[in-house]
Amino acid sequence: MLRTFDTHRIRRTTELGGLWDFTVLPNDTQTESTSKSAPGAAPSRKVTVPSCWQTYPGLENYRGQARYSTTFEAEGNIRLEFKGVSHFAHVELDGEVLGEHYNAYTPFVFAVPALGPGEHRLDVTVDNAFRDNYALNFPNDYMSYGGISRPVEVGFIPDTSIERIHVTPVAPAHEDGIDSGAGIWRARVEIWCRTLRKPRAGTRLALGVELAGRRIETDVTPGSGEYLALATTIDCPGVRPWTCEDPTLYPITATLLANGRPVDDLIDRVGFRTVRVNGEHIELNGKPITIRGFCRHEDHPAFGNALPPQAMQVDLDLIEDMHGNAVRTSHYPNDERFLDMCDERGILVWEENHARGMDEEHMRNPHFQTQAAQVIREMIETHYNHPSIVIWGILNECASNTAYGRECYERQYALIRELDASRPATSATCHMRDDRCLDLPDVVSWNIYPYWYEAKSATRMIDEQLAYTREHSGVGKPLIISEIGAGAIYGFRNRDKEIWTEEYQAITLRKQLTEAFANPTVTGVFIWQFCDVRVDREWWRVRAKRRNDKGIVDEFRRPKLAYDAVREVFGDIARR
Ligand code: ADA
Repeated sequence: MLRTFDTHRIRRTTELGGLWDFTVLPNDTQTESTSKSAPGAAPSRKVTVPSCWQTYPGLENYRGQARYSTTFEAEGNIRLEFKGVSHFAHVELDGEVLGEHYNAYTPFVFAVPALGPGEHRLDVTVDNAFRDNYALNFPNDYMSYGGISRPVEVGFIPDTSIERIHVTPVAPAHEDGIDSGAGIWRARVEIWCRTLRKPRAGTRLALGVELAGRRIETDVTPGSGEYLALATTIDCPGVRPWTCEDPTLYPITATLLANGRPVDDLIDRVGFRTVRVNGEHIELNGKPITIRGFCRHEDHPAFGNALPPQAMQVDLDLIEDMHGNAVRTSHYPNDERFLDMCDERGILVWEENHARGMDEEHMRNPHFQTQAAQVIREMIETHYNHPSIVIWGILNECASNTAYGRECYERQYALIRELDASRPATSATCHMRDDRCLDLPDVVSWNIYPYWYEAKSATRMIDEQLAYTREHSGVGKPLIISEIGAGAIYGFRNRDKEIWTEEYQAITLRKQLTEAFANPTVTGVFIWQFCDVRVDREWWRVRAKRRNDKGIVDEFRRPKLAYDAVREVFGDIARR
């Protein structure tokens, strides 16, 4: 399943899961192993998709190219959707190139007209090497896995099909001037279609939309390629708003009719809620929120970055058990099933584009601007409807301290606002004394490590950051502590509570969180980080066992002593 619910009743789809053929391509490989030995020409083997090859015996450290192949039965038009290939994909169907996609964490689609009947062969060449033309991937403090790490689906589509629905809830008493003042919730609905072949003369195409007990139907004029086919507003009297405590979701069904006969459909879900910045607060449905959050990487020793839904549920169970109410998808867009689960549970999400720790040199890579813009576009286009996403994040700890860096931030903020004006945007900064971009975000976010990287209290660091923010045009905006935390090696305990022990981490987290929440200006905190994660080999000097071990649970999700400290502080804040 690509989502946690059925997205079609009319369109037939098949997930291309199960066993695929997998072959390492021997040319041009890099390796993560210290011996520098490449695996060589390995024979083909069967692997499950989705997965990542670091979980296949012998390839735990492989960095390079490999091919995944499968076959499927089809006839007519198809729509192939890849939810995530880590990190570059070259796709061929029956030996013909369909196209290429770079970036591990966003989906991509190929629509192919008029396939002949019978079995078809799909070959995907995947590359996870670090190369100059992959601007966002370089040795980093998380693992750049390789593989088809998210699900693949083939859909059987008519000549005109529904591609995407966007729904923007409009609150009854919204002051922004975008509602009608009707005293009820309304939904602005936009539907994109795709036409592979113009319909025969005389064919009447229409779109039907059902939402919250309402149904509308409108004729549509077929365009070519992908196009906005319908933009309308639907009154939704009597709906329950989506809140953290009561995360009510309503299905929206779009049906395409040809001469009155249903030929295609798409189902998504809507949560009626608004998010906006009001002075120093972020408000959900007009009420200020307090974030008790965790930064989370998609990482697991058994699955790499290809976590199955059961493992995602376990992570969310633990987060909820610690009284957490928010997740920051550091540092890339997440598997959409995880976002579905957040929608269902009322967990707030800061979803982030893919960019961590890029200095000006990284950002001057000639591919950076286009590749970063593409991630933002794909992230917002595909995840627009998730009510759980309350903030878009960009450019974690990048060059917000230089003039050129600022230009990049400006561009990305402009793009976000063009694609989605309904949510605030932010970027997590660590440039404590020289950030030049604090006027750009809607929310100012600081990554701070008191009692860890800095021998200072959280109280002092937050005061200093607030003073800096006020002097540098971030004044009057909400403030999030987007990272705070300390490392601990699971199982390392001693009576002296030394650095790296679980005791030290637990004591530190308690102090950090208590001090941060004591400051009334702080809108919330994201702990760095939920679980211990694997990092790229090049980080071995500062990461024992090649792990970033600031997790509150270890890589197997075993709670460290800090778990109960966080649980108590978050619990107190939740009851406040
Ligand atoms: C940074 C960064 C994280 C992680 C963290 C750490 O703030 O944003 O990705 O590297 O530091 O553990 O030091």
